[in-house]
Amino acid sequence: MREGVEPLVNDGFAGDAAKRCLSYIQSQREKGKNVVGIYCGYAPMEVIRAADIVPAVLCAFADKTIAAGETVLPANLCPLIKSSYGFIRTDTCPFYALSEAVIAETTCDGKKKMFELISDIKPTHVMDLPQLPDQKEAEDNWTTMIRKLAGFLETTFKTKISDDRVEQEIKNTNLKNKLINQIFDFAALPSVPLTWQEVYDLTYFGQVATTEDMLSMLEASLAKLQKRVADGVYHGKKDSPRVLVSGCPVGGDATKVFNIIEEAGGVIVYLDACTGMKAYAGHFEEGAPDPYRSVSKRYLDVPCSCMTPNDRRLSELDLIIDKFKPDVIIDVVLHACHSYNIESSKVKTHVETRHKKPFLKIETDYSQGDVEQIRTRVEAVLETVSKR
Ligand code: BJ8
Repeated sequence: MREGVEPLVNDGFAGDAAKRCLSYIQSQREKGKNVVGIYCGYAPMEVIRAADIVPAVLCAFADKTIAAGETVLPANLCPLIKSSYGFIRTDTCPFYALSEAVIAETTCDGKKKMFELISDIKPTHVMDLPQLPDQKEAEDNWTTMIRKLAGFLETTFKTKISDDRVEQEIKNTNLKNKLINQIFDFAALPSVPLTWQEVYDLTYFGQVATTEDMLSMLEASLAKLQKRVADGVYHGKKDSPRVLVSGCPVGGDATKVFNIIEEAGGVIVYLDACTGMKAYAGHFEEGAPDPYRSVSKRYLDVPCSCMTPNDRRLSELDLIIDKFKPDVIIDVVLHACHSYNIESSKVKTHVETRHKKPFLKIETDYSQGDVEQIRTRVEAVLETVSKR
């Protein structure tokens, strides 16, 4: 954003989403709230919040802990897993330190096996995630797993989770998602009045903070964006190529890709990953006979590559492309993430044939060694767009 423009969330943590979350979780701990660590977009937040527990995101994006992770894990493993595990092994993750238990899901093999390695450090509850979401048993099975999670939280934290509280949290999440999507909508404007860091600040915080605690932040952000539009304030140039970034979660050292896109003249209009806007898509059915089933249905709709088939990723992309009108789609695949890597060819074909948009796959990790190579490729693809 241009110099002199006040950050969207001007709370002293602008551009440092992790620190904002840490400060929030610490303040909740001081108030006596319990904290659980989570690793995935499938973690049923409404049930965790219905137990009055604060979720802490444990996925890590730092190169500095990879070496420690590799003392036990294979080098040719996804950096997200190695970095997360490296933090735990070196006892340097403040989020893990604050977590009294860990909620995990059977998504990819690497994460699954890492959970085994950490399960003797803190109570670790692994949920068996159905990976064929379209099969009729999936909803029943995932509902059962979510009820089991409620039982685990009740026993571990000596609490009771009523159906009414789960229903209330469903409504709270719907409200949060509605407001945050109104903010995302500003990125669909021809001149984009917010930056990816500002979106990231909100999407990251939204994972840990309750709707109530975020409400004023979201309302103030909406008002600020309306003013920016009225004042003609926007990010980048009027004709900057619009970029949609899809794929694996991206944070910390992996945001090098976002920086390169911007340095090459692009403006990011959509972050289609669990660290971005993906977690806020969809809607929970309110007033359903069984609120756990409503939670189950919504999470099974999350279009992660661990699902097969994962056709929802393509149908969601259609909606996103139609609305946010990107000029180019960049798919970020973390090294050794086989499911996103393989799925990338489907996404490429879909984007190129149906939407006639250029597509670029970037395979990377958290090191800085490939920055110049990525830069060359990003500049080349953005060049084709600006010549059109
Ligand atoms: S819902 S994207 S947060 S699994 S760790 S799958 S990058 S090899 S993070 Fe994920 Fe949940 Fe899906 Fe979202 Fe690949 Fe690495 Fe596995 Fe990863």
